[in-house]
Amino acid sequence: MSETSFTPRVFSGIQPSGGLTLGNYLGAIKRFVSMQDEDFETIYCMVDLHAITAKFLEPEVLRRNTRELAAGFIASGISPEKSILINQSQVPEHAQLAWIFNCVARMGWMGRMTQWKDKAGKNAEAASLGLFAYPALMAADILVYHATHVPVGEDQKQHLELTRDIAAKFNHDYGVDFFPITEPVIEGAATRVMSLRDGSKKMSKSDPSDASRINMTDDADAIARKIRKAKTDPDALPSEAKGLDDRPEARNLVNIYAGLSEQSVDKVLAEVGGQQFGTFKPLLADLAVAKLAPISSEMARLMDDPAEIDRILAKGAEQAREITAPILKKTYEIIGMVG
Ligand code: AQP
Repeated sequence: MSETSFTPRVFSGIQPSGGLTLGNYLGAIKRFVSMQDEDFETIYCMVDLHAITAKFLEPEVLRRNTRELAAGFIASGISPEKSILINQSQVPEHAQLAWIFNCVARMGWMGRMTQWKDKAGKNAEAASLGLFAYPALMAADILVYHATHVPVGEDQKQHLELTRDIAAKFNHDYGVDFFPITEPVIEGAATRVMSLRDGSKKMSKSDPSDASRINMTDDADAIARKIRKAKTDPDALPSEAKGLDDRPEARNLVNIYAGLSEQSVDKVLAEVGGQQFGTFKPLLADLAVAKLAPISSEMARLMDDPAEIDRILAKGAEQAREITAPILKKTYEIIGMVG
């Protein structure tokens, strides 16, 4: 099978590990939505198997997070008519292929992953085996669909390189051209949204400080307050992007503005260059509220009917298994598994 014979297919996922952030939205979901209308089949996933790798979640919390994430996808514009929407654990071929990939990936490859090093921290002995194996499961998520393209934020670039390495090693070991070498899609002005409190740290749903992030469920007052209090420096905004060098907090707010308004950073700076943060922050807050408020109210409406969300995910799992079951079966045949 040559690479050109793969159906153009997009897969990506988000962990139901807490509320959705503006980082998830600008780095991933906005692109998920636009790719639905390009020449791809699109599959989007709540990766609940990944969400239990880092810390214990109460079952009720995981259930709520998963439904809230599904509501966030749909409210942001992902249509269950155009895309397959699934919860990872309900499509068992993800975990089955992950086991095969645990036997393809090397310990050394996994140990070099910066997410593993960041999340395990100094106490790797206490981290779960699942956290270490996270990237092999992510490779399985993608390759069990023979996905050709994966839209993600900048932080996932290394995991996608590992996905390519796993596919290439499998193909080489078994002398086949079975798994595609997937292309990452890392595009837009805000592929790495940083914490509002520290411009050197990624905005993250698990950051202990709620002030560090904008949650997709924040109301207008909370959004405005967090932006007003966002860390900045005392200088005015520059008129060109190179003036943001060594100003991580200023760069972050400008990137967020550019991502939300769908303009380039240069275009934004042509408009706002010379402004003090006292002028720029209210503009940014108004823009964020205008873009996010309709999404958060639609999320709340969808969350009032969890049975409908479950129905959409059950239908998605059925559709997904039509793709994943034959790919897993063929994988087993290639490996020599009989039955
Ligand atoms: N700050 C960010 N900027 C740009 N993109 C981001 N993404 C996450 N944070 C940012 C992108 O969102 C997608 C899903 O990420 P995830 O939730 O599965 O895992 P994560 O990257 O580990 O996100 P968090 O918020 O930091 O989750 P926790 O705190 O649970 O670990 C990915 O495409 C990611 O690039």
